[in-house]
Amino acid sequence: MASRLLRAAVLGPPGSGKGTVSRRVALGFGLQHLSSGRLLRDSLRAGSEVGDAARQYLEKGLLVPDHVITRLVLSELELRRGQPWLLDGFPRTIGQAEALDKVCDLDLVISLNIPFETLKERLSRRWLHPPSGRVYNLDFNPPLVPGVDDVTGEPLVQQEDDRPEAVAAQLRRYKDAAKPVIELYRSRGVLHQFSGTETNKIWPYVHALFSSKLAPLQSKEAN
Ligand code: G5P
Ligand code: MG
Repeated sequence: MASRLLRAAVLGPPGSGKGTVSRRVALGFGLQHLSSGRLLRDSLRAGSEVGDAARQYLEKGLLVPDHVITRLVLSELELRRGQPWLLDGFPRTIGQAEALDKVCDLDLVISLNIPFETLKERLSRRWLHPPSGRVYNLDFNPPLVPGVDDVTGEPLVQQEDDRPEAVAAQLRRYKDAAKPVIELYRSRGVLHQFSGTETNKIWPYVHALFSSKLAPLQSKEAN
């Protein structure tokens, strides 16, 4: 069971906990964690061609065009041939799902359903360390010292996208784009939806699901 080459994806709106859940799965089951947002931010910092193409969309909190993100994610997957991985935030449109289909099938797709009010509140309590992409939440994972990054001691900032009006617009865009993606994976029998207001309450169910496919590396309490 442990050697199974699992290909999984975590879908969900901005702030739904994709990153938090993906990190725990990666740590608990030894999967490579590939966050599309993280890959884009790394490309932006590196000043690569993809980073330049994505900049204007990232700055406005809009979805990056399919051909840009698809090229980036698929080239990372090519580097991880033969390894089990977990995609965080990709595919987010039906075009992306179709592009992924051409290189592999997903075995497991997690979709996180979090109430809008919870997302709004969560994101308004979120602070970011822009150079590293480290994210804090004042309730869930606060920085050790208020207002500064734990590792570098540099200042944290709040993003424009995390204002309530911006969150509402992002959520609408997410739902429109994600609906056909969710339907596709449901029709294939690989979709698992989790609803709730707290990641820590959803996590045991996600852990149990992955445990049914892979041997855990460590106990869930360790995460
Ligand atoms: P990202 O980087 O994929 P988003 O906006 O989709 O960004 P984000 O913000 O990374 O999603 P998340 O990963 O779903 O959120 O959630 P998270 O970071 O784990 O949790 C959110 C916050 O809540 C954190 O502060 C966390 O600590 C806290 N939290 C978690 N659980 C709980 C809880 O139970 N309680 C509380 N109180 N707090 C909690 O994408 C960025 C941009 O890249 C582009 C787009 O422009 C996008 O806007 N992009 C793409 N464009 C096109 N196609 C794609 N596939 C793209 N992927 C990215
Ligand atoms: Mg994330």
